[in-house]
Amino acid sequence: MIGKLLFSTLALILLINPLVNVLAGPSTHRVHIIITSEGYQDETGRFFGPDYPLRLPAHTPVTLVFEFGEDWTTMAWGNVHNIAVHVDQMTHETGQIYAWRKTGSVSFTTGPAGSRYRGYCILDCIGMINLLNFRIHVVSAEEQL
Ligand SMILES: [Cu+2]
Repeated sequence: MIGKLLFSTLALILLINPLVNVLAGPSTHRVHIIITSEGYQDETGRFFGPDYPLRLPAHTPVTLVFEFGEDWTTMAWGNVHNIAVHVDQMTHETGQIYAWRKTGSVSFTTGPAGSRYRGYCILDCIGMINLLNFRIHVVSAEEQL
């Protein structure tokens, strides 16, 4: 009796679990970006730029986590950044990112492949010019590979 109950409970969980995952939708695509007065860098230290935009998968919930990366031995260590990401008609802000609040993030769902978004610091900081054009390109699943 107990065995049968245990078995049917297990079977029910196995049956419901994929359904719950489907209902929860696609999982969030997280990207970690380092910001300094020199620009935006990926986790390997490579700078994003015209030849190296951030590529995001189409129709996917994404969270971009921006991390304060200023070297404390430089003037720029005193920087306060606030990154805005313009997505379609919406602007998402990270809030202030500085030495005592190291990270801030924005979350949104990407549009179709071919969409172009832009990130920029909205505060007057050292290195402003390097932080005005963070390019984001939305690509199809095949292009993402
Ligand atoms: Cu800034």
